Order: sequence, then C-alpha cells, then structure tokens
Amino acid sequence: MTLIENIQALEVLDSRGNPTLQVTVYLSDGHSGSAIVPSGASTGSKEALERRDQDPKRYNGKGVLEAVRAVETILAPHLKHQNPFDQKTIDERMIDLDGTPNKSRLGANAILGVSMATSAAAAHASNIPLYRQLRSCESLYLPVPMMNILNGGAHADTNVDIQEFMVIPVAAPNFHEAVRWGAEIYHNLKKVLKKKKLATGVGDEGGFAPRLESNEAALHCIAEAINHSGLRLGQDVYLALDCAASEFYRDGHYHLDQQSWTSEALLRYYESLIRQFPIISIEDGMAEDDHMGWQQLTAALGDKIQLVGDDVFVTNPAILKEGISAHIANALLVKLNQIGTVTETFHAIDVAHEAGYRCIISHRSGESEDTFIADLSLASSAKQIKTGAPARTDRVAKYNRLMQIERELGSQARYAGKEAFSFEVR
Ligand code: 2PG
Ligand code: MG
Repeated sequence: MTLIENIQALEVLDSRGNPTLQVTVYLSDGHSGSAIVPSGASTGSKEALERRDQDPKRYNGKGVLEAVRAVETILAPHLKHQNPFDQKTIDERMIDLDGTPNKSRLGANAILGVSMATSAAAAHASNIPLYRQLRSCESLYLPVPMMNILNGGAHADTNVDIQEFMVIPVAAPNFHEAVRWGAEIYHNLKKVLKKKKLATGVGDEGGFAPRLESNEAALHCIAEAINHSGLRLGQDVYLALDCAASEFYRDGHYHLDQQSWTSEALLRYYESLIRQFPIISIEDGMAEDDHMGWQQLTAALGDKIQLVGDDVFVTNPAILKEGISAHIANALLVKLNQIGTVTETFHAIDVAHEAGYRCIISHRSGESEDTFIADLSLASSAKQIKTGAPARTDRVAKYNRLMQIERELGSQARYAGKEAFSFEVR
C-alpha cells in the first residue's frame, strides 16, 4: 500500500514578492505532489492564522521559516506512513495536532500546504487528474470566470474604493471563448484608459489601477471596453463587484467616494448602480461586522442578484451556518487558506450548496503558479471561479489549466454559463 514517506517545505515568493510556503509530499511508491499556499491582503478577521516569523531582519517580518519548520519537524513525522488517499483523516490529524480553533499553533499556511500537497500526491499516485482525485463528480462543469479587470481598494494604490470590478462572460459558448472575451475586453479597457490619458499600470490581481473620480467612472470605462470588443453588456457579458466593504467601514459608517455612508445609504447606492449597469454579483457589499447591514442588503437584493460573502463567512462552515440562519448573502466565496484544509473547504461548500447558496472558488491577491483552485472549481461543482485578470502568470495559470482540462474532457466538457446563476440572467 502507498503511504506518505516524507514531507518537505520551502520558503518561496508569492506574486507580491512576499514569502509563502511550497510544500511537497513524497510517497513510498516514488510519486510526489506539491502545492504553494496563497496569501490575502484584505483579510477577514476570523480567517485561520497565517503564520509569519515576525523577524524584522527577514522580509520585513513576513518570513515563513517557522511554518516551514512546523511542516518538517512536527507534521512530517506525525503523518509519516499515513494513507495519502484518506484526505479527511490526514486533515483531521493536523487539526487535532494543532489544537487551536484558528490553526494558530502550527499555522494555517503550514497545514494547508500539507493538505493541498497530499491531494496532489494522491492524484499523481493514482494517475488521475487532481479534479477527479479531489472528489468524483457525475457532471463536470467548467466554471464561469469572474475576471477582475480593474483593481482598487487594498489591491491598488489609487483613490478607487471598490476593490474589484469584474466582467463575467456568461453567454460564451465554452470556457476558452469566455477567456478570449475576457482578454479582449481587458485589452480594449487598456485602450479606453489610454485614450482618457489614464494610467495603465496594474494592481495586485492584474487588473488596471487608474485614478478615477468615481466608481461609476470605472464602470463606464469597462462598459466602453465591452462595447469595443463587439460584445453586448447585459446579454453576453455581465458585471460583478467585490466591494470589500470591511476595508472602508469604520465607527459604524462606510467611508466611500470621500463621503460617510450608513448601511442604508450604501444599499441605496448599490441599487442605483444596479439600475445603471447589469451588475449580477456583489461581494462583501457590507462589512463583516455589520450583520444588520448585510440583512438589509440581502432582504432588498437577495432575489435579484448574487450576494457573495467573503470576509463575513471566511469559508468557515460554522460561521457560514450562522450566516445562513441570519439570512445573510446568498453565495459563498471559497478560499482554501481562510479555513486551512481541503476537507474543511469541501465542508463549507457542502453547507452552502445544501442551503441553496452558490459557491465561487477564489484566488487570493497574493498568488503563485499553483493551479489547485482550477481543479477545485470542477471537483466542487462550484460553476464560478474568481481568479483575477486575464493577464499575469499568477492569474492566467488558473485560466490556462482550465482550458487544458476543457480540452482533456472533450465532449464531456460543459461550460456552466447561465446555469451558474440561480436568478434570471437574460
Ligand atoms: C478578495 C480577495 C481576492 P484578498 O477580497 O476577494 O480577490 O482579495 O486575497 O486580498 O483577500
Ligand atoms: Mg473579497
């Protein structure tokens, strides 16, 4: 029987130039699997703990050598000779060994690296693609990509408060056409910005990061780019926002567009945006602590558009269950490193699906060449993926992996398209 033989970790760099972990699990049959752990910037306060050395002499305190040591000296000996195909037991053993609710003893980055790399090693040992190893699904859906082509908030150094402006090529006939539509819109957006003499440097997720006078101005530029691409906004392509509202929520108010807003006023503002533009998904429209605001938002817009909980749920099954009972949001953003194991991530997805909530598999703003989330999007039947602009290797690695999978699946490949959304998309 194939067993785990050894586990190694290495401090490598993420897309922002910050250290992160690469973990490799070696099996007794000679196979191995690796994974690189992502890292967020606009993090929810209840996320599992990303362990950093805090040694000011290395990487401004952001080194991860202690997490590397946790993998090699604590987790590796503990998991030696365990069954790599039993992901649940591996993950449970790590959770027990850590013993804290937020994985702060060993570090969620250490634990997640091992968890993901174990799946990858098991897939190699079975000679099957990772998406089949993670879970066997009857129908495999290529997810609809939400492409973040204009970056603001914590991901850019500008005055645009909304963090992500995304295009969703809902009506594309297949995944690779969806990518082409997104890429052409992206290039046309660059032209639109240039014509307006705006900067075309990019933010953390590869989207452009111009200084604009308002959020509406950003949406108008994107609408123009879609038009120049020969696509119809509100028929072929729709829009989505990640407001990351926790980032501009202070003292019970939202500080947006140089004004102070109540939750109620912010909701009215979203309603006006939705009237002007075909926005079909708003993520973190309210702050993680503003449960009342979230409830108002969900009551007002929950049957019209997708309302995605990121900071408010942090991919945590228990927190998500409370949110579902409190009628907060109607969709879950799924980030492996918010909870820290593959097993718990699937648990959160199952809780969401059972409650009729949609799931969107997501990257972090700090990413790498790792493509685990592309496979996860198929294995989880999420039908939606958010993984940045159609530019920069850390982002396109995921889109490229999905195009390979689409090719591999041949006639079995099914693009989720409109099916990805529960409400009417014309
Ligand atoms: C988000 C993510 C990814 P970060 O807020 O949804 O886009 O950003 O990884 O910085 O939390
Ligand atoms: Mg978010």
